[in-house]
Amino acid sequence: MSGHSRSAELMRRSREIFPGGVNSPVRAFGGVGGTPIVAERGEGCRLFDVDGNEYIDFVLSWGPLVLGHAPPAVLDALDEAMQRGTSFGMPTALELRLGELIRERMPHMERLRFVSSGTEATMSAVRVARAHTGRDGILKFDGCYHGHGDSFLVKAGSGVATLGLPNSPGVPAALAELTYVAPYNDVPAVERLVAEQRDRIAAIIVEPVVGNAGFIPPDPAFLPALRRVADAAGAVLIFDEVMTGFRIAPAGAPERFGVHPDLTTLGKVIGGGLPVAAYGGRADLMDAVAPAGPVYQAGTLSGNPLAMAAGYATISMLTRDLHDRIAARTATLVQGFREIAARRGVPFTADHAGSMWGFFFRAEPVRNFADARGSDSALFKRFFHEALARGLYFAPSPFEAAFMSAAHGDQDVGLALERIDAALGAARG
Ligand code: KE4
Repeated sequence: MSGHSRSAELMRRSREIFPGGVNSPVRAFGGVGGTPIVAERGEGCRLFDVDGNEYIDFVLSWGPLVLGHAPPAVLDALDEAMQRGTSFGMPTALELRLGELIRERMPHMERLRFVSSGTEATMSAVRVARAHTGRDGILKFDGCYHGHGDSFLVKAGSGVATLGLPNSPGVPAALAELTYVAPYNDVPAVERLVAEQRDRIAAIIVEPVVGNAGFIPPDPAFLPALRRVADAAGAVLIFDEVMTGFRIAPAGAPERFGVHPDLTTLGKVIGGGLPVAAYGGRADLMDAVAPAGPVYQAGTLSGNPLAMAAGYATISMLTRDLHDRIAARTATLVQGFREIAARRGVPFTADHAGSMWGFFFRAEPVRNFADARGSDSALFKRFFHEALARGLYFAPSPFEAAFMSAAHGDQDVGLALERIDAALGAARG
């Protein structure tokens, strides 16, 4: 490590212009303390900061970089697209090509609309559900994060949880009251809430695998129960796959869990690192979206040709075989981490779904956000910094997921486990 003086200097100046010195709160190291490192460049699974320090990257821009940093196929696609212009605000063949590829891989996306962020996707999906049902309420889960749309900033995960902001000021109480919250994996609580609010719930929105309260997989009965409850209540079931899409299974949560949502939101991976997200699903719901129908949603840079080119190159490369290879290496990493923690006598639980994974310093499995909050966050902070000092970059919060990419080879996994072992030894003291 060659110090972090340049990062510190840049962050000092950034704090004079950006709130908290960042353009997204989770980047500010609020969950772990200390000064954020400033990225200089990325190459494969490696990240380099402005002081020349090198890290094996398990954040991968919070999920998008399933092929790793600066993959040649994506750079070539961008080079080619750029020569023809950067934006038109018009239909292009590039958006059609990516849309058709996504629908081919995820047939439940009968119709879809591209937007530029996951927040736009989830806001729009909820608007479609509210229009379809004529109802205003939504049911979300404690610790799940669906972007910063007003209705979602109620007991949200990710940065909201990291910074201990139970709900965000600025959200009208009248709107927040329309967001009902249940514990993740708690079917009786969902049944009680929906019975109480029955005719008021437009949508149930859920992360099919939670990545914003740390990594929390669904109990086998949970997602089927949401399908059943949504059907009985006449509510729209929305799978927020902004993070899980093209990570937990090649065709998404329906393939992994056998449960079909009415609407799905995607993001991150489908842009290959450029701003792309999407919402879609049942044609009868999506055909209500303007200009086909009256539900308005729009975006200047929706379907941006550069973003479409990067997304198409990424999804095209991500064959089922490649997905499975990344998932297998993720399993090796997680199992190795478990063995290190066991050998060192550290209370620890870890799991993965495809190329998305996570861990908690807690002996018992984590089934909901309350369990996640019961993990040893002080040890997590020490481990984060010991790992950073040894060239490992994890999310600067215990309430985030970790990721793997096609660029994390067997040697990188072996080296990462050696560094994890040393970092855990130092963090334990
Ligand atoms: P964006 O608006 O940040 O593109 O997407 C919002 C969103 C929606 N749904 C899920 C399941 C998500 O995970 C996200 C965004 N994830 C966070 C990471 N936990 C983005 C990182 C950040 O906020 O800077």
